Amino acid sequence: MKELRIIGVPSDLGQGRRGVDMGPSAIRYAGLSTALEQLGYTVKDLGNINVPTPEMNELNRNSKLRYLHEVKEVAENLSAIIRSVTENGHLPIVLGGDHSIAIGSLAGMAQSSQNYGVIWFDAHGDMNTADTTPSGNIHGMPLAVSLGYGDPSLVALGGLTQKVQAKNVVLVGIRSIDSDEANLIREAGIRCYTMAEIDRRGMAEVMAEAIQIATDGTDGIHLSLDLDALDPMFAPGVGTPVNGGVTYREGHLAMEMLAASGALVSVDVVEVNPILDDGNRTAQMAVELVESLFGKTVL
Ligand code: 5AB
Ligand code: MN
Ligand code: MN
Ligand code: MN
Repeated sequence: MKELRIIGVPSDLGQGRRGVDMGPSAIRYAGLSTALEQLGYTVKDLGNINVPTPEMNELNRNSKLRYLHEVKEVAENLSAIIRSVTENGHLPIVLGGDHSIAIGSLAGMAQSSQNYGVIWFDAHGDMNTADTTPSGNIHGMPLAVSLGYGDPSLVALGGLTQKVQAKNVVLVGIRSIDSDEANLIREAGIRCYTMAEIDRRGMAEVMAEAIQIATDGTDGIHLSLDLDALDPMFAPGVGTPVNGGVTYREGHLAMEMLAASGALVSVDVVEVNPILDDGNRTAQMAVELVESLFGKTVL
């Protein structure tokens, strides 16, 4: 069993509401390391990477791509850490921070010459570009960037212009897509499992197919877990909640199936915002989901 490495990325540069920079602390406070150790893993927490705060007023608030320069720098730093973690044979668990940090996770995985698929667990598609974004927030763009669409400096990050092949990417839990974003999802040819399809077919069937797509011809799966995939009833502490999400058990089932696949190679846990939370429930939910992801079972 691989050793685990935790990396905190306290960034809120990729989105509009403050507080998601406290996500790594909230998730640690909810007992992530101990929970994984109890499952028998050797876990090392590498601490947080350095992230500028929006109050540093020299920062770039370019309205099309807010904090572009800083988001890029954070992603570059993260990618280097991911690369060294995976090259040492360990499995990275990245704690966000807003979802823009996944640009760095996927770049790092691609640099370590890992041929991987991606399961993007989210209410949103995160497939906007500067041309389609309604907000200018880069957390709505990381999947597009990783597939080679969008701002050239973000796309070029880490050398390769495409970090993952669209045929190995799936979206799960989707219920909020902007209209031009939908066109890019179709054009890219990404399989998108909406909540409507999960309702109709059930999470088990959907995840079996998702795992199949993400592992087809690859060496493993990167899970990008945006807590807003869950229904706000179970994960209220997120910046962009959307009703009608994944239930508590559907979330666990998805993680349990990923654990059983044995294919997980890296994971992001993002968008936990303790300021908007009810107690620390959302971080606790995140820790519970990660436990299932790493093999916690009843018997
Ligand atoms: B998240 C929206 N599509 O681009 C946009 O939480 C929301 O990482 C993006 O999934 C949500 O601003 C990004 C309206
Ligand atoms: Mn997201
Ligand atoms: Mn989201
Ligand atoms: Mn969000």
